[in-house]
Amino acid sequence: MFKIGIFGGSFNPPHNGHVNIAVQAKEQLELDKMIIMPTGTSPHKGKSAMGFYARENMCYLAFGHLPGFEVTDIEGKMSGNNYTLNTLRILKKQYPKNAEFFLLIGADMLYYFDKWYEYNKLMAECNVVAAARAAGQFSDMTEHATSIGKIKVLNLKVTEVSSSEVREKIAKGEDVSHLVPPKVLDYIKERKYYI
Ligand code: DND
Repeated sequence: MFKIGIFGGSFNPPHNGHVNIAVQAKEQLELDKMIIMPTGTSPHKGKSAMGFYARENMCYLAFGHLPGFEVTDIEGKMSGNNYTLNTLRILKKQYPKNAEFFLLIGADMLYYFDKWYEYNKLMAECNVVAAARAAGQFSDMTEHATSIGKIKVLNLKVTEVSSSEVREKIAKGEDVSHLVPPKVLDYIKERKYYI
């Protein structure tokens, strides 16, 4: 059976935390493909100050070279809020009926998951899998996941970094080369983003 991961985000910018959980999840779940899905208009953040095209390009630079990874512009082309359930349903039509889908989310999204649009349907129509963002979150996340429903918490190596931390450090002129893939950092520097 074809197993497909979906990893959505603002990716403003994509960082090593995103890359590390996506790579580990693909391996642990034995996915044939991992789809990286930058948001057009995020349901919880609205339109990003950084345009879709720049975030999509940074996703290519962060993930494009990884085997089995693909970046989709599907949400960049959609109008209105990009509810994940709606996008999942469109993506599913592009694959064989028996393909199995896995939606990857981080801890903050797990704790917010019951506010997502039709989250019960989302859990019914794909496998939702969650990854910790900080050390020591695993058992509380597992408890929370059980209270929501059918969500599996993956036991992955944690990388403590966030996009806002990266943006703030760049604005302060601090080094972020340990937090962001080198090609993404070059792209950011060339365009003087986040300063
Ligand atoms: P963010 O803008 O929070 O992502 O968006 C997450 C995704 O959830 C997007 O695809 C949204 O469209 C979708 N969403 C959100 C709310 C409601 C609905 C859908 C709905 O349908 O109603 P970021 O760029 O900030 O991060 C991307 C992902 O990576 C997130 O899941 C985040 O938790 C995770 N993450 C990490 N995971 C592990 N270690 C780290 C991480 N940093 C971010 N260091």
